[in-house]
Amino acid sequence: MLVTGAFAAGSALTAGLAPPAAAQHGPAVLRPRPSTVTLGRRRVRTWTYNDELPGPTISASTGDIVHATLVNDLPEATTVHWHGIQLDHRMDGAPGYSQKATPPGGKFPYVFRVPFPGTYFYHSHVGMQADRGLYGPLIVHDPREPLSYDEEYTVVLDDWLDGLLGTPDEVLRRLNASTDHDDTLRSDLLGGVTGDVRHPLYLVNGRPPEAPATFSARPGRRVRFRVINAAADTAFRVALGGHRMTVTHADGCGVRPVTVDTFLVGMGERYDFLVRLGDGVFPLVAMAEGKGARAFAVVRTSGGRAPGPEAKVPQLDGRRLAYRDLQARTRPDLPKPERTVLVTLGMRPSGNEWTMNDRLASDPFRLRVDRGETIRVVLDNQSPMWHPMHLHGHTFQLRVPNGSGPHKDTVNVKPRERVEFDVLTANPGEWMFHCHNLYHQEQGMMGVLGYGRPPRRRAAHGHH
Ligand SMILES: [Cu+2]
Repeated sequence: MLVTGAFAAGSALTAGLAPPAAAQHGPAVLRPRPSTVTLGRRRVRTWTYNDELPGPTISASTGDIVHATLVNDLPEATTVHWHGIQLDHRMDGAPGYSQKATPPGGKFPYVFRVPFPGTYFYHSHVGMQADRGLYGPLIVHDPREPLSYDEEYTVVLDDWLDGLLGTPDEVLRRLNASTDHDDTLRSDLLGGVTGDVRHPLYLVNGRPPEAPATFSARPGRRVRFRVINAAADTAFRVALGGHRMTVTHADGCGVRPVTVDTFLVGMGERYDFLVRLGDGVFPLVAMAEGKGARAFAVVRTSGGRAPGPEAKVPQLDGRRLAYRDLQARTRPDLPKPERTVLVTLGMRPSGNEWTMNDRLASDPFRLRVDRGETIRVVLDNQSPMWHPMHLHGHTFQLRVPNGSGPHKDTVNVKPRERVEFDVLTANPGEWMFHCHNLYHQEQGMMGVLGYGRPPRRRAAHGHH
């Protein structure tokens, strides 16, 4: 990992206490390849970046240029998508939109500026590849970090089936051959059926509950957790036993701190929270919402026996974060929108084709906009399932009943729900706008936000 700019290993951040993870820059080469991973008692064949699960953490500082060359050791073409980063369109890793997927044996140099601090991740954007092990954290540190904390930890959540229920492609083929949905996967929080697959395992940082990841610190330390949901089909309800959490960021963007017991994180969403750690050994739990299982890790500040994976965590049923609790902190409100576009989310009678304004990805719905305008997007979910809708290359400002809504790039929309956001078209290109349920994405739920001309050939970090 080559990082240019102000940030250097070990450099003290100017405000607050220096996040210790700042010294990690990660690799300059991402090599997706077939690999064997150990998941507790099981060893499975899968695909990973650089033989790591999750892929190696790439970290940089606001304004830096990130260099990461993809070297494709897979038997299939692939890309890397930098989820949540407002980057040059040509670096977006969207096959058929920003680039042709890189063939087996090929290389692709990703070079892009990271304009805003925050918690992001990278993943393959080809087919079901991200439902194997092809994802990793991307952390952009703020050289003027306004929060003060002693430690930080990244928590990557995943649902795992590869090598246990077949490959993700095989599972997709099974779903495509069926018109039914598993009615036993239900959650009131998500308004009905929560997912398409009951996964054999749910992971924190590549580890199952039987062999959990452990986060160690001294008691009384103030810790920032960065939670990333890299799953294909699972929303998680997250809580830390014995603690309340102060949420400070949604999808990388600052929000006014709000203290809750638990939050729900959809696929593609990220939340950061602060806690002052008590003295003991605590369960960090991520309930696979509506699926009757959990991902699990341990937070340890003293000796003593670790809680078991089934430890009771009353916080899971406590005060839960809602979107209406989120107020923008670090970014100004967008200009008033000039017009409104309605996007209806639907399901075809086949039960396995998901639409945006009645269209499938093969002939996608296009939001027709001009460069430099603010538009209001109304997402109206007329389908029987919830969808975490993700827009590439932008953050949008979510409309909440009061005040300034949060800036996000992924938003959950429940059945029969309407969600509104505003987006400023300030980053020209052809941008995917899709459901981050990977099965729904592959079953058609993909539209396009396209405008302007991509920046002319300059340095790859082009626009401003
Ligand atoms: Cu969906």
